[in-house]
Amino acid sequence: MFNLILFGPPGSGKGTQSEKLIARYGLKHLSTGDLLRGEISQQTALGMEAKKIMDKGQLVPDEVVIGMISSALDNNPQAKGFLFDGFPRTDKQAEALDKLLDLKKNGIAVMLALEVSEEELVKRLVKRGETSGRSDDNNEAVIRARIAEYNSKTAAVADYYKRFDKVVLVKGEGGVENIFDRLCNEIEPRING
Ligand code: B4P
Repeated sequence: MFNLILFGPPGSGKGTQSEKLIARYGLKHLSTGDLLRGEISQQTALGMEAKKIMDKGQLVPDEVVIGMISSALDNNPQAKGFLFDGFPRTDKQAEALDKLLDLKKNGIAVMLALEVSEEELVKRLVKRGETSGRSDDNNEAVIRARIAEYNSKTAAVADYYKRFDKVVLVKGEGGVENIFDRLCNEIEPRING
């Protein structure tokens, strides 16, 4: 099994690149943002609570997202590997993920961390907000709050994986295809080796 974390700030291209990577490598895509938006569109109690938090640009409680990932892992016993997109976002989530994978005698092969400047992130998310209908994208103050939340709580998750020598930094600016090639160049030797 090959498990990959695609890491980076909001707007760094995680969702965009994940779509291309799962198509090439046949991994199961687990995006906590997509799972939460699914709960919101079905108007579940969990979704309604999560929406209030997401609309402020804050992180949803660890127990909620850990529970969603745990169920998703159990529901996909045949997967040849998982691509984690937007998870883990805190040290507590990283520790929980390690334990869940450990139970399945598995682990994370690599964390690919996309690096993008803050001004480029804001530009991309404001642009997406014009068409996406996502309420967390249509206000620059909320976008900046999401980036601040990333800097204060999420960026340190890379340090957690650096301890195990699993982090590779990847330049996340430029054309989508060029960035995809950079990611594939890191994956190929690891997935085949
Ligand atoms: P997510 O759904 O994870 O969304 P995101 O980080 O904001 O965006 P992403 O990084 O996937 O977008 P992309 O760059 O692909 O999170 C949303 C919210 O859910 C969080 O704020 C939080 O509240 C909650 N949440 C999710 N997971 C959680 C967790 N584990 N714990 C707690 N809370 C959690 O795309 C951005 C735009 O850039 C797109 O329009 C795209 O077209 C464009 N783009 C991509 N690549 C480009 C390029 N190379 N050049 C130009 N534009 C590009």
